[in-house]
Amino acid sequence: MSAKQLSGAGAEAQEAGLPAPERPLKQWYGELAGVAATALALGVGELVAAATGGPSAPLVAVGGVAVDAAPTPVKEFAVTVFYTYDKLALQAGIVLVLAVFAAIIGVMAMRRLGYGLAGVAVFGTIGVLASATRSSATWAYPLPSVAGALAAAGLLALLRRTLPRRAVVSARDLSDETGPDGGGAAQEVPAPVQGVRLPSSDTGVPVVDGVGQPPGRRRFLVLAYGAIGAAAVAVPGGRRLWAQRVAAARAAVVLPSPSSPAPLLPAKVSAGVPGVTKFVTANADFYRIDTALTVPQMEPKDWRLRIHGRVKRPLTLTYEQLLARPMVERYITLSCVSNEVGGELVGNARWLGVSIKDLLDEVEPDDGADQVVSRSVDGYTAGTPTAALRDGRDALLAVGMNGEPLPVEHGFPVRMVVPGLYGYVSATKWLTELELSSFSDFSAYWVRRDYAALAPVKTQSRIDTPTAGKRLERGPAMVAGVAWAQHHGVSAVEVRVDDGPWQQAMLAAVPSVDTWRQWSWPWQATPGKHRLQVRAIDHTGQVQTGQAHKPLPDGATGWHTIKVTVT
Ligand SMILES: Nc1nc2c(c(=O)[nH]1)N[C@H]1C(S)=C(S)[C@@H](COP(=O)(O)O)O[C@H]1N2
Ligand SMILES: [Mo]
Repeated sequence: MSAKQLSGAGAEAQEAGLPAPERPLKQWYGELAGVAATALALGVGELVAAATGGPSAPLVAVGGVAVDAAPTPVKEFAVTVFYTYDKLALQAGIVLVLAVFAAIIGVMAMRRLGYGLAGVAVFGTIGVLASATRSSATWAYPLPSVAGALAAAGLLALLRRTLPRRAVVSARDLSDETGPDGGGAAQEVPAPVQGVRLPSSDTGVPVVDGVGQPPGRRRFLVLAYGAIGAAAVAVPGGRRLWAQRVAAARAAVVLPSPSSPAPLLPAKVSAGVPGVTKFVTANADFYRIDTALTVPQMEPKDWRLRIHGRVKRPLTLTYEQLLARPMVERYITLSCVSNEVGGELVGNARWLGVSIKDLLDEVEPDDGADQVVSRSVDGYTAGTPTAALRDGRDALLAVGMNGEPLPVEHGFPVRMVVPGLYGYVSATKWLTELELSSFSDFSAYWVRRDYAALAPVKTQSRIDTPTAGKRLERGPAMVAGVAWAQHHGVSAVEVRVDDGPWQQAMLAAVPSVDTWRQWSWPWQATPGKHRLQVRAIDHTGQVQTGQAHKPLPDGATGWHTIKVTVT
């Protein structure tokens, strides 16, 4: 590019003593303003949420709405494929989308403050609505969104005020500033103007470096980056503060001893084969599946359970009142409908809780109320057949898991656990509400997303050892794993090699029909590549089906099959 091209029409205009065409403010000022204002809103929102009550922070509330609005395949992918890391991925995605909208709002605000403020108001309203529709919403819930929106509006107005309405700054404007006589000659402008002349990429009008920047630039940048920096501290800081409060409250919980303790574990619950999943899954190893972007953090003192809907005597319980009721302790295996054949979304724990059947008997459900809709503090819903909760199985409002208060990720302070039903229709965490309803009146969260309304756990079995693809030495080897036929119990497990006959495995002991069962089978491994398969038979005589099916809509089926090489 030649020097001639570098100076352009503006320079000629300048030379001719004409005003250079006004160049609008560079767009990135607006983008930065919008991002800074939004960051500030999130930071303020997070701090106000930490001070007034956990799950109402705008990012979480709006994020929750976004998650709820996402199409099933996207969510399925996110929730099940990266089930542990999806939260981070989703939050990053939301922040990215938010940044784009924030930039648009900022650009609008720099053109006309009213437009920008309208954009902020839309965001604020989404935040208020999102938090107010959380099932545990109190008067305090909209506060973080309102405070965040006010802060954003204030910052936008301030940022806009630091900049002139049009940042550039024609040669004529500049020369006008040089003296009251308004001589207008380019040579009279102050020194910085006589810097290098650069073409402006968007308009082709030359910009005078240095003075070509809007005069309030420094203050603008300090404010904008300052707000972003403050938000970068406030968002995690606010969350940590609140989480620490909840962790302290959890540590202070003293679980009552059960009036109906769990059966003593028979010594032989273990098949005694190395490599088999432990009978009791440690809390830290228990799979986690939920739609929550950030783990809902509820203090027991704020917790309430409303039992209402189609009942004769609605009931509200505090945590203290719940703990005062008779406690039942049971080993119950929980599994996720998204568990693939051979998958790991299944675990077994010793739960402590209150009988749901007893509570339902007290509220007296109406005859047609065939569905109990459970709601979590973050708006998740599950629908459980009323009959399943009242048929005498150990359906629990659990407060304890393996001798500890529920871990926060597993539903602290209170969750449901129902033997024999997949988690998505029964195991609501961070529970706040039980509403007696009917299947014809209400479809719960995953049912609206194409999963089945009724979802008993399908009989499954898994080979834990040897692992798939393993190389073994010829001779005796132990094939072993776990099998579950929830609420019916496993009566037999069979193994076959290649297409040989099904052979009886040995079964370990179990405390009840509601847990998985370890099995083992001694194999005389012969050289070559082999295929191992397993299937379980339940106490009703039903043989686990070999028909392969994916998890949607009501649980995967098929025989777990692995290949090994024997040398
Ligand atoms: N509040 C809430 N509870 C929930 C879910 C959820 O998304 N939100 N997911 C359910 C599903 S699909 C399963 S499989 C179990 C998993 O419980 P866990 O994370 O303790 O293993 O929780 C259930 N309870
Ligand atoms: Mo699940």
